[in-house]
Amino acid sequence: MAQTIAQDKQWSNLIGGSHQEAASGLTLDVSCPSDGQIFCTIARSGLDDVDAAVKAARTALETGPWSRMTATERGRCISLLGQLVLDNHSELAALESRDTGKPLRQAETDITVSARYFEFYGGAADKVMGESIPVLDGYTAFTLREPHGVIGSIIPWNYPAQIGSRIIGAGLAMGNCLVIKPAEAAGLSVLRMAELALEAGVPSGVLNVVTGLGEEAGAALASHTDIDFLTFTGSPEVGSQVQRAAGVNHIGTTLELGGKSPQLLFADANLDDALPVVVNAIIQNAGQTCSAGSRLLVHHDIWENVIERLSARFETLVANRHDADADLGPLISHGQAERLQTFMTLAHDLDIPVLAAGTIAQDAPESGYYAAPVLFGPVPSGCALAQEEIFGPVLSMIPFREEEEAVRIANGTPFGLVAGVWTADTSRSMRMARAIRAGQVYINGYGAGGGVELPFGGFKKSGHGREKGMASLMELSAVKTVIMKHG
Ligand code: TXE
Repeated sequence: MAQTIAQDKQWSNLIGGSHQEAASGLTLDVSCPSDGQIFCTIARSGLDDVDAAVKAARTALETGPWSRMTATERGRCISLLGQLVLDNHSELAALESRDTGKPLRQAETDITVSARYFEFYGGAADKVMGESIPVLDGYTAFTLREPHGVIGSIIPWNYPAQIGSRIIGAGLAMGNCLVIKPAEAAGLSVLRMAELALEAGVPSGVLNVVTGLGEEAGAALASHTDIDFLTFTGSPEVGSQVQRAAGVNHIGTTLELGGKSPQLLFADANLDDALPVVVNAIIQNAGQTCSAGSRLLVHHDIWENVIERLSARFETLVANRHDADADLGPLISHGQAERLQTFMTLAHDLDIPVLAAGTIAQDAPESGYYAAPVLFGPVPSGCALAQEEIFGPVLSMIPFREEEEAVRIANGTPFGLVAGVWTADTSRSMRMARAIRAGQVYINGYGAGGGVELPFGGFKKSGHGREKGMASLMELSAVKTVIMKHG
């Protein structure tokens, strides 16, 4: 029976189609970031639980019916899951909002995007094709796309519904069986979507969700000898650890490790279009977004004008509870709030000017993890504020004069996830798109409304592999070549 949506209850793992407590009986408290109050518990899984989930996935893979279903039939299940997500939209959004602390409006968008992933991958399942390859006379050769098998997936707390559904959608479309480990801080929507997948006809054991701490359940999954592939989204430090663990077993990985994404404002940019997008790109989810536009490179000629206009907007921004009508919600945890504070202290120590700041609503509970948005500038491009992922509503303005200088600054961090270029000059925008080392480059825009269809992933320390779009189907499958000699 389904666990009723949301609210104060004990959530358990979903393994082999049934709800299971951790073998140890242990649980973890889950609190709402708006007030720090515990509202439910999840299973604190360990090695045994992860092992049971991997076994369930392996059994489902080997015994069917999933592996015997046609791609069209699999696609129908995934599309139906999308419909069920829409049918339960308001409850899922309320759950996501309470679990992550993001404003309800943003959570509603996230759930809409989740449903869109299932719609996209449901439709794509039977449109993945191989190729025929000219080879020696008397031979015919062609390729097939096969599932990896059992995929382990470790996902973070910032967008559990979106990240969960894109991996579930693409992984299932290619015929894999999955074991997902959501983040301990927020992952209830993933559990709920796994229940909906059963309703949609995804057979038991094909999609398993095991909750728990990263160093326990996460590490057990990454080092499990019977998974065939691992996807990870999270910090670069843990990304290295899980890649090493998977490497011991010669298992392939995709890693999405965040960014320090630049937006470049040239002197001919349309500021009326650009500035609202620039602000949204740093306050969305309180800046806890891998693709947050956290560096704003501004041409010298418009520097003062941009400061004036952005400052006016920053000063109106208000952080408040997830269920209030706020510009941004709280950070996810006390730990993330402390992390943000170290960057604020650093900025203070380096005398980096605060150009403007928003506020925290007076009635926001003191026990929540709120951060007011801050606009800094000019920020030296080499300092930690401009180099490291802060994961908070902090925008660093950096001036430039020449195009080459802008490219040098844009590329001058260890990351390369997303970039935005704002200019009226088409030739320049194309030069920038080619010169910037990032997995996605937006021209006169940023974020593109979810971008379910668009390949997404990093250069450099932002990771490797691509999610979203058809590219994800390639990552989550393997090429098999068939060669027949027929004379
Ligand atoms: O990440 P972790 P944290 C970045 C962001 C943030 C920082 C720290 O800069 O401030 O990372 O966040 C699981 N073996 N991003 O500490 O720890 C964990 O349970 C296996 C960017 O929350 O990397 C969770 O499910 N798994 C990012 C997931 O890894 C382990 C989103 C991510 O947690 C593990 C999140 C271990 N030893 C943070 N330790 C993005 N790219 O969007 C933890 N985990």
